[in-house]
Amino acid sequence: MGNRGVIVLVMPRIPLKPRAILIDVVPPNIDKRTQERRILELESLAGTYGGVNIVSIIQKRALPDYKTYIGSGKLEEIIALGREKKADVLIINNQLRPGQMYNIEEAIRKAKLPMQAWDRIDLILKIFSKHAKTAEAKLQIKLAAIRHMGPRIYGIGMEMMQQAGGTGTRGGQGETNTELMKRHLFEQEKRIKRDLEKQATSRAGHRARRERLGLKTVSIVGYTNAGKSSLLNALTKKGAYVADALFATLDTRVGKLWMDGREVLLSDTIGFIQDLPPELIDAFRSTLDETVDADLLIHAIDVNDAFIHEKIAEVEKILREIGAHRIPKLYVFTKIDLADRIPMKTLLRRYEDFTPYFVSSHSGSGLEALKQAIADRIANQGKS
Ligand SMILES: Nc1nc2c(ncn2[C@@H]2O[C@H](COP(=O)(O)OP(=O)(O)OP(=O)(O)O)[C@@H](O)[C@H]2O)c(=O)[nH]1
Ligand SMILES: [Mg+2]
Repeated sequence: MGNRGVIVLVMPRIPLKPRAILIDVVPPNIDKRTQERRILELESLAGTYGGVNIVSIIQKRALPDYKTYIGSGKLEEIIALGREKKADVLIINNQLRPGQMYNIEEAIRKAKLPMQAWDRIDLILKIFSKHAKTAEAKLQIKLAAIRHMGPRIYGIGMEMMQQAGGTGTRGGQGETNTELMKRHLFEQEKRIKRDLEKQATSRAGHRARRERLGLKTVSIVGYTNAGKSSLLNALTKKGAYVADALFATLDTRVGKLWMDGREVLLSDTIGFIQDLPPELIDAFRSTLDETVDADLLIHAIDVNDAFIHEKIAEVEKILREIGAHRIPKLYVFTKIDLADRIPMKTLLRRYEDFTPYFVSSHSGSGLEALKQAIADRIANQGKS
């Protein structure tokens, strides 16, 4: 069907390194630390996408504006700013309703500004689709994108209907277009789901085989950029992709670890993030299956992170949401080679339930002790 071109038609092209205006709409009573953390994270998300951040705006609002979320005055301001600074994209760090996105895009279009508007989910989806490598990850992203973008595309269909009506072409044509588009997206969604089911079946087969062989699995989880892939590589000599970026890893990588003469499978996972939109967790639930089924979790934490406790809490929250909170867990503080001073005592005390380890994947320090701890944990599980 030829209507796939519609999206391209209405969206200005986005350069490889788009100049971005960032805006975070927060409640007026927000504390300074959270406010700072949110905008920093938005900036690094945009940076991961490849964006050049030209302005970051924090807007305090008790309630989002019904029509445009950010409010019409702010939108006008941003349009003027976008023109002045030659911005390619406006990124809003919140989750907007399709109608709100549509109204913002309309205002930009009417101002004849070649600027796109993305909400937080758009941005995360764009990062995901830039980085996806396996067929499964690509399908997952496509599915999430259809679900997220779909309603906005219907909106564009409505717009076409009005235009078609206005120029005196066949009446009702636009409505048919909208219906066609809806059906097209629905069919596409069905096809993707079918393909994904096939992949899930083959993964379930692998899992069943591992169980038959009595293989134990350990899954590395943690906030994005915590050093999970580096830890997998350092422990297993496997070449997982490492980058100083958010969401460098989207696909589960599995490496083998030999301990006490037995083989243990270690898997890497997608990084967690605050306010990870629920539909994205849903989309990636299958890649997190390994985590949900693991015999042991390693929660990797960057010891140098200024927001260390918040991020630990965020990861724990997501583990609960995916049903992985009852799995035994070790806390592994990473990147100790970068630390001037490690608050070892505080961390040991605060997280004593999770027997903290301190390692550097770069220098190798602490890795042997961690391997031993993993081996001990797994051996003990076998006995119970
Ligand atoms: N100095 C130092 N840097 C590290 C260490 N471990 C990881 N890094 C760096 O931290 C950054 C993130 O590392 P990754 O291993 O990609 O982190 P990740 O948790 O897999 O990140 P995502 O997949 O994006 O969620 C990279 O620039 C790594 O080189 C370490 O022990 N020491
Ligand atoms: Mg990674």
